[in-house]
This record gives sequence, structure tokens and C-alpha cells, in this order.
Amino acid sequence: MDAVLDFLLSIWKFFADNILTQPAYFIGLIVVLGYILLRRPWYEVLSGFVKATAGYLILIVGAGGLVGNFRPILVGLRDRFNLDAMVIDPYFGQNAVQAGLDAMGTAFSAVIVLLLVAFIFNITLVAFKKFTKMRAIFTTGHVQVQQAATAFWLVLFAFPQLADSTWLLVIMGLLLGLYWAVGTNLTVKPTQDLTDGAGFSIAHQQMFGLAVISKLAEKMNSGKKVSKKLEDLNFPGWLSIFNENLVSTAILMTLFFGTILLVLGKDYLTTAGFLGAGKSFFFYILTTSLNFAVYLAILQLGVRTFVTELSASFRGISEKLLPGAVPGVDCAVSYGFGSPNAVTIGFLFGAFGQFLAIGALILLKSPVLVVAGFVPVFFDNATIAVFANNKGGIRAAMLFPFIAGLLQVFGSAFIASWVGLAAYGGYLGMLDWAVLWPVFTVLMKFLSYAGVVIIVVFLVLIPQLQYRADKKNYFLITDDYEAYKANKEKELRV
Ligand code: ASC
Repeated sequence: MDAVLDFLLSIWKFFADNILTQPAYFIGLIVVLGYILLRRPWYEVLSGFVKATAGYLILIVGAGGLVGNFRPILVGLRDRFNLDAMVIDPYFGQNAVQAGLDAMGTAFSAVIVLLLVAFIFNITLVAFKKFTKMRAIFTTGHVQVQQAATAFWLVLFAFPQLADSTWLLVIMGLLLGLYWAVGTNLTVKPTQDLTDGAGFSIAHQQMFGLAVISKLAEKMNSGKKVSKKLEDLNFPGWLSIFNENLVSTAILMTLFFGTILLVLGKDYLTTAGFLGAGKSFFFYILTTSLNFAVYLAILQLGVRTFVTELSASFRGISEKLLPGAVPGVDCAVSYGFGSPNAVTIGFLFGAFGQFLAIGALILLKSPVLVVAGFVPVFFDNATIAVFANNKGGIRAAMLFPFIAGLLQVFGSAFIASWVGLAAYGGYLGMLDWAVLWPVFTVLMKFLSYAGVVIIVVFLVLIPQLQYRADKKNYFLITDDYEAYKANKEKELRV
């Protein structure tokens, strides 16, 4: 018996390590499965797998290059000024939980078990979508690890008396699985609108944020003053160089990172190993800043490579296996749609909001200081700008990332110091985890089980209300986007 169990466990571990938590292969597997269900010939299955997985790996090169190059620069500010501060960044957050669990003697594998429970729950909720009205599955594995770790810590903080009990796992799995299913379902409509029906939604760390912001941006634009979208801007004269995304990104990032690198100073950068001894400081700044535009271009190439395969193959799954389901994917996939300049604008305004909030923490002598992490500053706010711009135009693309920047810092400072993660150096920091989950945690800590009930009811109700608001089109938007659009146009005409 034990031998069988061990064998099954080792298969599970292999699957979790190599596929479930590796989005490139997970997406590849989905494409293979989808094409097989559509009975495509083997060579199309193979080419679909290669394009999906290689495309995703290209995206990872782009995203990884951005993170690898620019995170150390931001974290450098902490070292340069000897700040005792925590970094808001998903990877620092995950490490902090790991260190905290280590200190308590809890193995991190418990987090992966939670991930599996919540993931199966997400799929089950979608399988019963007739009742649950939930249409999307969270496939972004590396983000699921970070969220499972953080949710684990927050729920454990609220229910310390349940440590090591199965009940704790049940509560955690329930909340996290619902959050995944409801959150990624919330992004279905804004994402279909953005991509003109590409057939996916966003499964990331600002899903509730995107849904709320899309709604607000739409409202902002419904009055008399309709704001232009970024892609409609046409700069005249010498400014026309900004019409080209690569050029505008490169120039704006040279100003932004150039300033930060000058603040860090040549001496610090040399001692810290960023700048080789005897190398030109000027060209170092220039290359570093240009690399931002380079990695962004790589990332967008990756998106273009795999998105078509994913959309086409998922039809197999949504026709045969999980009727009407859509895959929730990484937020960076949205950078292949809408205005490419929104990405840069979101980053800059988000950074402005974060820096302002950090300044406020310093002035107010906050007991916990925050260092801006690259992942929230960039990936959260760029995504927010892409969606805000699509619904509300330029003003929305500047305003919402700025507000998000403030919330990321203030929300994270509050929750991380309260639950004790700040002491371990980091917190996840992305918008939903700086706003929504802190609210959940407050409810659980002060209302105990009643708090859990409130959260569950809240989450379960959201898709029901979405469905009720537009019964005719709710499932159509994923089942047949063209028919959905035709319906909407008809509505407009009446
Ligand atoms: C995250 C995270 C990343 C990035 C990536 C964006 O939250 O952990 O590595 O955002 O998913 O493409």
C-alpha cells in the first residue's frame, strides 16, 4: 500500500514541479489536449505545442529580463541608503512566507498542497458553471505558488488555533479557489473587449482591481468629455518620435532609470557589482535603460507567438471537456493588445504613486518602510493602464495606475506589519493582495468563522450578479464573441 502511495506521490510531485507550476509547459499541455480533442492531425498538435511553449518561454525571457535587470536597481535604493525596509514584490513575499514557516517548523510543501486543493476547487466550480456562473480557470502557476503562500500565512494568522488541522486547509482552499475562480471570471469581459474576443481572461494578482478599474474608467468616459485613447494620439513635429513604442519607451526609461542610477551613484554601483570597474558610467546607464525597451519587445513577441495557439486549441477543451470555459493567463499577455504605450505610461504613473506613498511613510515615521518592488510597479500598473486606457482613454491610463501605486504601498505596509511578514523582509504587494486580501484578513481576524462566511457569500454572489445583469450575453461573450458583439450593437441602435 505504502509503495503505491509513494509512487502516486512521486508522480504528483513530478507533475507539480515540472508542469503545474511552470506556465510554459502547462499552457503547452493545454494546447496539446485542446488540439487532440479537436482531432487535429499529430503534426498540428506538435507545432501547436512548440509554438505555445516556446512562445511562453520567450515571454518569460522578456519578463525575466525586465525583472532581473530592474529589480536590483530598485532594491539598490534600500542598500544605498541603509534602509531597514521590506520589499513589496511577489518573490520577496514568497521568500518571506517560506522563512516564516521555517521558523515555525511548518514545511513549505503544505503550501503546494493548498495550491492543488484550490486549483481542483477552481476547476470544479467551472465544471458546475450552470450554477456557479464561473467561466474561467487560473493557469498562471508561478503566481499560484506566490498566492498560495501568502493566503496560507494570512489565514493561519487569523486562525492560529487551527494550525496543522484539516479545517485550516479547508478554509484556505475554499477562499483561494473561490478567489481564483471569481477573480479570473471577473476579467472575462474586459479582456474580451480588449482583445476583440481572443478567448482568454487574466489570471494574475490584480483581477478584482482590473474589474473595478475597467468599470470606473468606463464611467469616467461616459460624460461629455470623452478622453482619447493612447493609440489615437498622434504627436506632431519632433514629438512624432513618441508615436513609436520602442522609441518612447526607450526615451522615457532613460530619463527614469537614468535618474535612479545617478542617485545610486557610480561608486555604489561599482561596489555592488552592477558596473564593471573602469567601465563607462554613461554607456552603462544608456544600455541599461535601452534594455527596458528590448525586453518589452521580446515579451510582446512571446505573446504573439503563443496566443493564437492557445485561443484556437482551447476551443477543444471548452467544447468537449469543460463547456464554455476560458483559460485565465498571465497579465503580460495583455501587453500584446491595445496600446503598447499604455504599458510605459502605467509603469511611470504607478511608480510615481508608489514613490509618493513611500515618501509619506518616511515623513509619517511609519514603523515599517517599504521599498518599491519592480513586479508590482511594472506588471500591476502596466496592466491596469492597458485596461484603463481601453475603457477610459488617456486620463484613465494615468489616474488608475497612480492610485494603484499608492494602494500597493499603503496596503502592503499595513498588512505586512500586522501579520508579521514585514519582519521577514517582504510582501506580495500586488493590488488585490494589498487591498482585497487585507480586508479579508481583517474580517477573519475579528469575526472569525462569521468572517469566512461573509467572504464566501461575497465571492459566490459576484458572478451571480454579473449573470443577472446581462443573462442573454453572459455566456455568449465566451461561446461566440461575434454573436455577442452583434447583440451589443443591436442594443446600441435601439
Ligand atoms: C508576477 C510574477 C511574475 C510576473 C509575471 C508577469 O506577479 O510573479 O513573475 O508578475 O507573471 O509576466
